[in-house]
Amino acid sequence: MRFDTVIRNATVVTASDSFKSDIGIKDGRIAALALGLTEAGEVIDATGLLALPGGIDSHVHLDQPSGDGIVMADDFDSGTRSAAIGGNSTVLAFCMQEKGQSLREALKVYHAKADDKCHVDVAFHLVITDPTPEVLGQELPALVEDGYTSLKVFMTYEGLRLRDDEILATLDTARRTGALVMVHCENEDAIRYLIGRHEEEGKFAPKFHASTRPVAAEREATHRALSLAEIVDVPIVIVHVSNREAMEEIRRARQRGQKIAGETCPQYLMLTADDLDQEALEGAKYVCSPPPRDKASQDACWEGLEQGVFDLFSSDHCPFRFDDAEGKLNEKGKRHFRWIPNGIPGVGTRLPILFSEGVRKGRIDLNQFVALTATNHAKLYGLYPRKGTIAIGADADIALWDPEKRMTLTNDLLQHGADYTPYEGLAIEGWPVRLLVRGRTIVEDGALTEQERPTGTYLSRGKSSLVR
Ligand code: DUC
Ligand code: ZN
Ligand code: ZN
Repeated sequence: MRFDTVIRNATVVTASDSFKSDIGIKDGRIAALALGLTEAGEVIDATGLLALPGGIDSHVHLDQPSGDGIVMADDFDSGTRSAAIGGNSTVLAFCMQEKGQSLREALKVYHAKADDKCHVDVAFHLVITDPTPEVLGQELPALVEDGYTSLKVFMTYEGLRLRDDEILATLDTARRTGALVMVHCENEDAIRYLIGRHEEEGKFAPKFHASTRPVAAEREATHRALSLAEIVDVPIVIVHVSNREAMEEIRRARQRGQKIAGETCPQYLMLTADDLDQEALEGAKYVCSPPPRDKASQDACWEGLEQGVFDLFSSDHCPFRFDDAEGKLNEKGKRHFRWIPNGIPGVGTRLPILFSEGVRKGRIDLNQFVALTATNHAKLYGLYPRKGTIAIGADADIALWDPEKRMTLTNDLLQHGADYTPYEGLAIEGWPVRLLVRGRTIVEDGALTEQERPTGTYLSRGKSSLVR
């Protein structure tokens, strides 16, 4: 066979194996894995490089309305550009239902935001904020059939959060239709009570974002979400877990026989609440929810990655500019932590951080890295085996990594819309030096190669491996 492209002399790594092979690519798919492939229009020499499945980041917020006068720093163009620079070939972004809005209307809006702007392939999770009988009875079942097979619910944020009875009804629809529900677990009433107490005491600085959202508020909501899922008898994903106590809830639910997926993120490995406690509102840069905790929580999250409590390592990329009236330092945010938009950029740094801090430092092996950053995302969100692995017939989404390459993270490198990265100056060992999406090289030497318009496509998805 004559291939369009052959990658030669790579060390191919999947979630289960590592082996020397050439990779033959035809019509955007992997057509052969063997040594000695030569007949090709283009030959890429990957001697000394690792060929990994392109990263799949299944927790990314782009171009989402975020409150009065606040503008998210990335749209689908800049957000997926940064994703590609950081070695990702697919992102799953959120499509947020406004109160009173139908899900079809919401999807129309987000498809219009994403169409023709994406540099990598994209799919949507639905965020359910208004679970009316019509939404749950008619719209959602039809949309699951149409390939929107996952959704998120919030237990916090007035205006977004669902009551327990609404969560139960949403879980019930998920069970009937085979959708997978992601849950943001924090106890809103406890947080509101604590914000009130902080206000009485005149505590308004960014660092108080962390003390108003304590571990107990996350643990309690995690336990409640797991209990509600147990009552309905449906699998769920506990997203952005920040600490040991929430992890223990996941472990216990699994011991009871529940099917649960767990997710953690770079901020819970690399940041602590001390990062929010800095001069001149600098701490606003690190405001996200759940907040970063302490060193012991970081160690716990590493343990969770090593031992399989977490299936997913995602960025929770939710970017706002720092020095900007439409971002972190908006007029109200400068005076009170509760108006600082929650979220940090991370779609471009997720993979290098886990590679450097996890693989190079010996905490996880390369196969775990692939599982945590690509394969499990594809399986859990209905994209496998088209995405998330290197196998014959799969899309040729391949990141070539130089495991020795030393880099220093700087904001410029990341090409996102935010004016900072929380990881400025972090020394990194290992870097994705080239990215192919469906067989086309879209990143080389830290820059997009595309001359024309972006070529990312929308992905309709099947059902989750946790549901089937
Ligand atoms: N939850 C997220 O998943 N992302 C950003 C903010 C939040 O609360
Ligand atoms: Zn969340
Ligand atoms: Zn998020």
